[in-house]
Amino acid sequence: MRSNTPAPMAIVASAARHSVAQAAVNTLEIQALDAAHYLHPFTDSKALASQGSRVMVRGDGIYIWDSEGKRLFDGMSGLWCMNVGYGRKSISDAVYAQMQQLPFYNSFFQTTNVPAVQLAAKLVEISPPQFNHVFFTGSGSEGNDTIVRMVRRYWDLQGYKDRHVIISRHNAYHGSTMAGASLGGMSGMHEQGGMIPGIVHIGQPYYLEGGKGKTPEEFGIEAASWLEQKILEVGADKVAAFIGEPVQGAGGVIVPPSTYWPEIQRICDKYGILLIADEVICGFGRLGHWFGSEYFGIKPDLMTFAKGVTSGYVPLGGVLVGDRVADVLIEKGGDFNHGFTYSGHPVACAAALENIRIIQEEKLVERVRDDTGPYLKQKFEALADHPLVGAAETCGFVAGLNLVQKKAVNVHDCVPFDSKLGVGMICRSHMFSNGMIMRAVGDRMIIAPPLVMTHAEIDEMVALIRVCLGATLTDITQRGWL
Ligand code: PXG
Repeated sequence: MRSNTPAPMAIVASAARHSVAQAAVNTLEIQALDAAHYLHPFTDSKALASQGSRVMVRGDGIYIWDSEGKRLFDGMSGLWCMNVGYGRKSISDAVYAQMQQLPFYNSFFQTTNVPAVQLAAKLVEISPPQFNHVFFTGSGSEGNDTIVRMVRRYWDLQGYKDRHVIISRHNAYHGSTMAGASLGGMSGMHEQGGMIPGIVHIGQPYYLEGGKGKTPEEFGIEAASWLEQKILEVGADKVAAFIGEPVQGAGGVIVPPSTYWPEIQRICDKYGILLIADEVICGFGRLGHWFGSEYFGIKPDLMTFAKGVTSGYVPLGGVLVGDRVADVLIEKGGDFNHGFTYSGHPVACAAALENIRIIQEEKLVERVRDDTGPYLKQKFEALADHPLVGAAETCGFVAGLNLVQKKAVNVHDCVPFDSKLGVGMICRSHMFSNGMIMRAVGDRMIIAPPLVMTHAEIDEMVALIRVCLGATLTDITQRGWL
């Protein structure tokens, strides 16, 4: 099904083979144009051109279809965003109506628009009480860029001109703009284009990686203590803020021990450092609360959001600004010289309003917290009995499992595969072939399914994952890797 970049003759020939239902999309033609002109994000374009992209054409509920008519179970919600599922007509209707009414106007010159105002008020209503203001952007990356400028301005305005350092974590993901990539802890990104000054990193709270010989609770406290060490190393009077994803998403669904975030909060409070929660993935119900910070019981000063705010139907991001920061910016700040053409875009805000209305009406946050989240936990964590699975865990509607060469009772005694073998990617391709989208981060397989899943769909998904794990086991046994 995934073919080499076709010659023009092959394109003509393939058109004849397509069924009526797929006549609108000529896979080989689209693949050829894709290879010729479209540079994809985080992609080796040369390799992709020789392999051919998979062309996605339709979505409905938890499923998507490619141009060859193959149905895939979308275990990744698009890219951590399709919280209410595909095919919501009421969102397209809201977008269409807004486009006809007022497709765009800016928010720069003493002007505003109705959906942006209504959405700001709605976000304040659903977020923790310290949040009363919102700054809109077009994406999560722009949200984090905004935060860097905002927290530095916050300290400047109070006379602390040196207080500019932001502490983040290795293996964090905070976006792809210069500030986003610098805040992130991905060395492969830092190597391409460098970093902005004033950002430093500490270790991640990954129990399987660093917790050998300790309980998760002990390790959580230890991992948080790295923040205090870094503050003392940099100098407390130079540290502006700490940023973290409540659960690291792109890094591989790293769920910190329960002791970690409260201890981080205590340390930030002790040194007066701003706490930033990047809620781009964890927000809008993903962990069974409106925001992941609430799940972990912390009180951030700023929260980045994107993705689930519109369920990805239209791009939108932003920053929820807590009173501590907003009061200073508003009372002392004068002009904040920052903003985007599409800040508060009326169409995006209309999509977000309808998306949030659906989340509320269908009680998706409560369902994940009280019903489907616990059900997913029970079913997904049972995969740990599979011969390839060293550990399996969920947190709300994110989940990860580790593929290992040799299992052990204690997770830290499992023997991993040689990373060069690429077992995770092999498993991922068995998932795709069997109609399941599950990501591989190294040999950790992860999902973040749409929040609308029913018990029956969870059963279907976990059964499918088990089939694919079986196919992976057969494959690597045949390769002689076990
Ligand atoms: N913060 C977090 C926590 C994210 O997950 C961003 C910021 C940036 O958002 P934008 O809208 O600028 O992309 C993200 C985005 C992956 C993957 O491989 C994850 C993201 C983006 C691309 C790939 O899991 N998350």
